[in-house]
Amino acid sequence: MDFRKKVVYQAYPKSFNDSNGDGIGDLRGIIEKLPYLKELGVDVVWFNPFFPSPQNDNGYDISDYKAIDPMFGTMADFEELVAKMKELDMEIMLDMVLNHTSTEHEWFQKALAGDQKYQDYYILRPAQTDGSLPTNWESKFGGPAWAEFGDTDLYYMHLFDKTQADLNWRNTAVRKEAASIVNFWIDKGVTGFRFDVINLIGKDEELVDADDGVGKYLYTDKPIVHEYLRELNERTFGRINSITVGEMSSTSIENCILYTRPDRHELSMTFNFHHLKVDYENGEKWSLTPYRFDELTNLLHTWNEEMSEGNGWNAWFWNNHDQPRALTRFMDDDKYRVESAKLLATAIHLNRGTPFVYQGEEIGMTDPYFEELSEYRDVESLNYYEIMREQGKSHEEAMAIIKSKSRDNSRTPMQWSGEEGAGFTTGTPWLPIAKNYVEINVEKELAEGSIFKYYQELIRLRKENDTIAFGDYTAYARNHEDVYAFVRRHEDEEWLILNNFKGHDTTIELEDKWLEAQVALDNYDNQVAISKELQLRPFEAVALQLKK
Ligand code: TEU
Ligand code: CA
Repeated sequence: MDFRKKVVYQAYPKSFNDSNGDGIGDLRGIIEKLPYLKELGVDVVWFNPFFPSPQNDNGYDISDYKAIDPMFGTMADFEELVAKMKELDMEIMLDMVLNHTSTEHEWFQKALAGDQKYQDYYILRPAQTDGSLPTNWESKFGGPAWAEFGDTDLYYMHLFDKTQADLNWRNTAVRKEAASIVNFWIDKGVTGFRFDVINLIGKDEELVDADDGVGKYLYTDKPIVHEYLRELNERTFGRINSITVGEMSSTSIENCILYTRPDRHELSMTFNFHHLKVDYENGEKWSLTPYRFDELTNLLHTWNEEMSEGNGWNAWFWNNHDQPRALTRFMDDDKYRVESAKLLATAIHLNRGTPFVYQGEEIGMTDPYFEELSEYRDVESLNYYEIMREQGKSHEEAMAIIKSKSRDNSRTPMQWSGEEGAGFTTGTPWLPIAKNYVEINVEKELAEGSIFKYYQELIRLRKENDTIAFGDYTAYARNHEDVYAFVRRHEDEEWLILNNFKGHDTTIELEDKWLEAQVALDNYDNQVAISKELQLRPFEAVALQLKK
């Protein structure tokens, strides 16, 4: 099947399903739920890392790339998972965190012990002559991007937590290790790979202070990344029928066309995050401000039009394990929860690119609305609570921002049923379950809900309709103040997808030809009266199909 027909589901193993009552999701818990994922209709399942890790960054600090962390299960469990997924004609996508390792990885430990070979695996530099750190770069988790390298006079780079040491990809031995890791999992039947912050691996040999005191522009999307990706493609996943996605932090359309254009033999698709920064104040995540709809639609239009023209391929998503839940963030997760959930799904599943469904999205799960700092676990959130307090924000101000932006918002346990533990665990969950699990859970949704069914319909449409899967993209009513609308064209067919992102009625003018169209999908009651001035109800999504 052409990968553009496929839909990917993201399962966060730690919060997906706990089979042994220790409050932590695990591989056997995932195996139990494969029939549920098959029923949804997804083709690929991306699992966040379950490799051995001290869990300082929930598994993105890896201490052994070729094993399973005992808290998630055994290699035998993993092999059973792969076999069971194959039986169900589903592919597994693993998370390759190759920009950095845990400081507990044996490579880093050997480097600390003085082994030069492994010291060259990392980015070590002396302080500057004035005694300042090697560069003035900032870690994405707050504070400087350098930490003391043992009791040497050197420092090691960490763009993320200080327990995550950046690897030196200029070193051919590191690139060989990366290829060996990917091939290890290919040999176990894995055909999908998500590459964590892979556009950050191209650091220069000569590292200098950043004019802006942050440094992103000095290490992001460096041209050499394309060479590294082509080399990795040739050595590993390019040898098989694979599906790959690069997580591209602070990237550009031009680079994402180069990362994904088929003739480049780099990756199948890329994640970018610009559309998920429209509620950042002046680019600052840790702020509170309403999201800017005009900026959102302009980004969605621009990225889709230019990637379509450049023959690149986007991965489209509203949610993942690093983002608050879009249903709460951008929509009305109370009065119009059902319509809003369906609207968000329509806007990406009928779009050009591969849709990702993040666990819980398909049943309309919301943020947990935690009230206490003690309920949070995320290292980034806890670091920034301290930073905001040091900046002079009150506890209440800092908590309001954490509640809005914390990555824990999407990491709460999957809500399977309304019983104690939400059907996720019989023990104490590692992160509190959202209190609304009694009202919002899989059991209730399958029995009487309509969101899951709507997702099934969207996923089916992509498989059955070539315009949705392969069609081009054109913005429609680009500057409408309520509606995000676009046209998909392929051979003799056109679709117009209309999404009223607002909680009030609105109208949109239809070109005459759409008066002859069929209503292919509607997230209300399917009683849509097509007219020149089409009325759209709060959070209403309508898809019109026109065969020439
Ligand atoms: O995320 C990359 C990243 O930059 C995110 O941390 C995101 O930009 C940030 O949280 C938003 O403020 C990847 C993983 O998805 C994330 O879970 C890891 O923490 C990070 O890399 C380090 O591996
Ligand atoms: Ca468990």
